[in-house]
Amino acid sequence: MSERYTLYQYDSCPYCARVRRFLAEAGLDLPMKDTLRDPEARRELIAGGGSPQVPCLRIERDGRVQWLYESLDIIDYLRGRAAASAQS
Ligand SMILES: N[C@@H](CCC(=O)N[C@@H](CS)C(=O)NCC(=O)O)C(=O)O
Repeated sequence: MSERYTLYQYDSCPYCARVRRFLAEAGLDLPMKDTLRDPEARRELIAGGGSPQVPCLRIERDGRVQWLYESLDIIDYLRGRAAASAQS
């Protein structure tokens, strides 16, 4: 995948666990930031994405940054990107 990702999340969040479970099953290893333990990560999330809600996937492509909220949307997005990169 020609994009860089960071997953903002925390351990006790069930929606974050859903995304982490998908990542493990798909064999995807993404950098993660814990917004409960790391106040700077929480500030980044609010400043960039506009909300402290987790999980949120930060997507960086060609110098542009997108913040994707909602666990099921994150999973759908990553599944689509993984499939696309497997075909190329
Ligand atoms: N529908 C969302 C729900 C996400 C959600 O409710 N996350 C909670 C943590 S479990 C949250 O971020 N609450 C606000 C906060 O912690 O500041 C999803 O599926 O991602």
